Amino acid sequence: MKLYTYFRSSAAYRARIALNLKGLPYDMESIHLTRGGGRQHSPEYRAVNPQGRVPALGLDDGDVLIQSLAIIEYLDEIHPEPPLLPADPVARAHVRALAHAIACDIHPLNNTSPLFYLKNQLKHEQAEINTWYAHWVTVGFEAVEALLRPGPYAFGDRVTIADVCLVPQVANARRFNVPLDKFPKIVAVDAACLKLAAFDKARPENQPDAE
Ligand SMILES: N[C@@H](CCC(=O)N[C@@H](CS)C(=O)NCC(=O)O)C(=O)O
Repeated sequence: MKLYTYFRSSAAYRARIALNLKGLPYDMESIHLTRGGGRQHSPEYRAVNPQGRVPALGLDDGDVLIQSLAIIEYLDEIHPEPPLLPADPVARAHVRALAHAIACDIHPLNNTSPLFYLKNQLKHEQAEINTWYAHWVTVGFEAVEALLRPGPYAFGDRVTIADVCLVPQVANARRFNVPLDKFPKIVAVDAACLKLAAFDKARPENQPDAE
């Protein structure tokens, strides 16, 4: 398999964690999201992923999967151990809700292209953009903090897709200096996950394309 990735991409970080948790080998191709206007917009990469986003996962038969949560659930289906979703349907729905609260509600507001649009098209100052960023992370994390179950992980004693989404979002928040003091449970889950080799290996700073 080949993962189209970028070290700073939190969506690609999710896919890297899941591949590592499953113990699956994969090649990586770095798609630089900012240099030269962003390689994700090149015709070559649009042929891989017409959305022009990372991650994308090239399968051995030539098919390409996109959208980190679809990729992760695919991996969970073909390599069920260790499971990334609980067996119980209600618990599964709760875990998915936590993952979606991050991947669908927090992350899109703080993604590269909306931030560039605020700056380049709408002409906002960087300080205003940072305020926007911190606002949506903080509001989102208030809900996530309330939704977390007793740990050490987001939903108990097993790692799930909720953790796979939470850790990269925390890394993003730290990168933009969003205060996390109000979120002791989030910080504790992040610390517990990062003790695991699968998470540590997937960190942005541990990627071959890290700058
Ligand atoms: N919902 C998508 C989000 C993918 C996404 O937006 N990735 C970002 C990096 S974290 C990206 O490629 N951004 C490029 C851009 O906005 O131009 C997923 O979960 O895979």
